[in-house]
Amino acid sequence: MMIKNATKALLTGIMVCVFALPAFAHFQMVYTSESALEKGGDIDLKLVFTHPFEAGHTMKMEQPEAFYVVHKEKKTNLLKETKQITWTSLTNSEKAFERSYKLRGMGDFVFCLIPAPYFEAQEDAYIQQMTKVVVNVAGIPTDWDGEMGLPAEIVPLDKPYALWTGNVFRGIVKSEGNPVPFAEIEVEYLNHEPLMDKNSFAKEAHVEAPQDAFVTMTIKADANGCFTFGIPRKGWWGFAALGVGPKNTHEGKELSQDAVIWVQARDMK
Ligand SMILES: [Cu+2]
Repeated sequence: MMIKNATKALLTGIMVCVFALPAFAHFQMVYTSESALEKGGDIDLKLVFTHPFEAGHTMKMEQPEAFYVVHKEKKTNLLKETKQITWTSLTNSEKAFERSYKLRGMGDFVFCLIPAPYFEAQEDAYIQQMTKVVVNVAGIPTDWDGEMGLPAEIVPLDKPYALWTGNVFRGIVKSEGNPVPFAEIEVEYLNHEPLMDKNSFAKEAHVEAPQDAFVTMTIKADANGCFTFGIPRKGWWGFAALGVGPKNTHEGKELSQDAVIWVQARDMK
């Protein structure tokens, strides 16, 4: 990775931010168990910054910069009642957040999180993952394909809550509303069930990766910033477009503003 990036920098003659990538990718989660509901009511959301395939090291979250939901183009701030929790991964426990929210009416509810930049000492750089998850009530589409005004954002081309196993999920990677050609996107499967009442991951994994390239899969967007991913298994899948946001420094260090979206697939049965 380092060699590839260095070569690229030489070839283009442009100084790019070169990060030494950790073994497995960080993923900001905004997790709820069910994305396609028959009717409204209370749902629980957990905000956890972790490594979802391995349920490995969970990173400390600071007070988020913004957390809101968009429903029928109306934005509601969720920060005020967002509470701090401790989330336990398979290897550690760290600060995370939770919120319950009452879904009123039918349609899409797009939850958007702008976390505080996280300092990754191994990379001597900050990471900030703008994260979206869409919950739908009663199958009425309202907001799922809209732009939510995040500086770095994945805009879905397929409903993130209406995917069968084997469907593709497509999205456009955007930076301040503009497509990002050839963006690099990391894809991970949520391989350990989040235990909502225990604020931890289940020990059992759903699947085993034959090799590291299957833990964090890396794909690329095309010239128009669009990507396609075939979903091989039911459950939650996270997509993180790396370093696509407009800001690249924070407190004198490098900053990677990433765009994250989570989608949920279901088996046909
Ligand atoms: Cu990490």
